[in-house]
Amino acid sequence: MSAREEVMRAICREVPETFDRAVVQSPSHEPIQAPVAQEQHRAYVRALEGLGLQVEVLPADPRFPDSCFVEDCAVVAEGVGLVARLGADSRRGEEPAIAAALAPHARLETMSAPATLDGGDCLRLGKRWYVGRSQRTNAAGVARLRSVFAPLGFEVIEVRLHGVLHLKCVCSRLDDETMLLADGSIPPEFFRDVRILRVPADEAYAANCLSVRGTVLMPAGFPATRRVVEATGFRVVELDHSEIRKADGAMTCLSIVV
Ligand code: CIR
Repeated sequence: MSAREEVMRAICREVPETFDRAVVQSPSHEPIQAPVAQEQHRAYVRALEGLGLQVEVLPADPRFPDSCFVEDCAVVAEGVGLVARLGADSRRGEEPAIAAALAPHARLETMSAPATLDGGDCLRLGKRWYVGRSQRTNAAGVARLRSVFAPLGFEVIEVRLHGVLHLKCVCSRLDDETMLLADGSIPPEFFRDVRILRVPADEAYAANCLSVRGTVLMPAGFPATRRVVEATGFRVVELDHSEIRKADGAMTCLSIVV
């Protein structure tokens, strides 16, 4: 086992009882059931533990209905963590608890107004960060990401987004050479030197998966995407994310893997 594998950790945060008031782009007809989301979140944590990760689960903070979506609060690579300034006003204030949890594991950098950035806009493939310019991540946020990670040898590539919450709503990393990408979202040629597994448009939600050591956590109910992922040699674990999805959450957004 490599040194990196030995220390793999994930930071998660419990789903608050106020989760039914999470920010949503287009409200579902069915109301969000916080207790069901809490159970789905517990299953997610168990799945991460089952993959050998040490998971630190922070207590829920009911002041912030979206605070289980820890991915948005920081981006971490090679021992450096950039604590975000979240793009949604109602979410600002979630960051300090995540920064405190990351502090023992990473050298932390911060960003200040007017910069905004959500970690859901940041896709890392090896020494590249693809970063979505979205409703949540602005030019100053992208510039701050570049100023922190370019000195470490990272290339930071901006992706203009329209009609999608975060970059990682339509794509995610399986390994440093392989990614999932939803058909009809970003032209595949935008991503250089990477194997792209196409996700059919009618399964676009499954473009966001979390890959850990050859196993891919994916939402249940997307058989075409599952076939593509398995055919590429990854093991798949399906999780029911129905309530998480109602709040615009997906697989990566519930953890920060350090
Ligand atoms: C929000 O609108 O901010 C939350 N309701 C969903 C955030 C999902 N985060 C992510 O995919 N990284």
